Amino acid sequence: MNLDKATIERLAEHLEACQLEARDTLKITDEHPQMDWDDAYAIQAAILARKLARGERVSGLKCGLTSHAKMKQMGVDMPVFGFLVDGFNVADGGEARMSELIHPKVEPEICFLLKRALRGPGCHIGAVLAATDCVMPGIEVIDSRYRDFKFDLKSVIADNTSASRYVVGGRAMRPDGLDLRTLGVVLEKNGEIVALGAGAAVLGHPAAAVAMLANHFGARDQEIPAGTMIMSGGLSEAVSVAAGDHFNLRVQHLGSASIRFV
Ligand code: 0L1
Ligand code: MG
Repeated sequence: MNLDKATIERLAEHLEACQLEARDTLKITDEHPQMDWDDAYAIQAAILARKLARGERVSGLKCGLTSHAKMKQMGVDMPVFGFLVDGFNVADGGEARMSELIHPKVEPEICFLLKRALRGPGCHIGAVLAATDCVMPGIEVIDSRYRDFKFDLKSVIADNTSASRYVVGGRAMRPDGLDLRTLGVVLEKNGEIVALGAGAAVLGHPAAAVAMLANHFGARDQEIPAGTMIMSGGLSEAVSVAAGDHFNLRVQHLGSASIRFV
């Protein structure tokens, strides 16, 4: 690590304040070009610690930048991982307030709920499916704290991978008998189709993203606990949002989830 504890705490406080006050900032590597990957995840962990200290609870984990469409859109080449807290959750069919967000975008995702803990290294798609209780449609609302979404990967990781709101909905189904690679996904904005895809858009199989997350935890000598909900990453490019927009995500066999921005 290249940053000292005080700098990590200060950057966490700054990025979290931007999130809570819905204001943007320049990417933090501009001022701290020596920041390394461990520093980036340490800043993210310090943001989580701040939220836990205020009584928030972890409600899930997320994989980001897991599709080629997303990587191309953002000009990056590897996935990132972040956390979700209960304050980010929007009920299926519920509303997110634009006044609490900077420049939100929406991503169609497939969510996994684990019935058993997952531990890397060596975690693979089969282990993920065996440990999965059910899968569900999810809409992630990303809201990078960086001005105009201009960032590099380390700055994004520190900013908890742009996590801000999420919806999990539809029909929870056991993964047995479902081929998650060929599940069709349709995202509608105000009744018009804005993104189309299939599960394979995420790293060839959405469970591959969850396996990468378990291996990421394993490298830090941690496991993903049983009961964890994991968003496996956007199946398409992220779609911009304006006040009044309504998004509906349909996933084959899994029903739909929706959110309105007010
Ligand atoms: O969930 C995601 O794929 C977003 C990762 C962070 C990059 C971004 O803000 O687009
Ligand atoms: Mg996402």
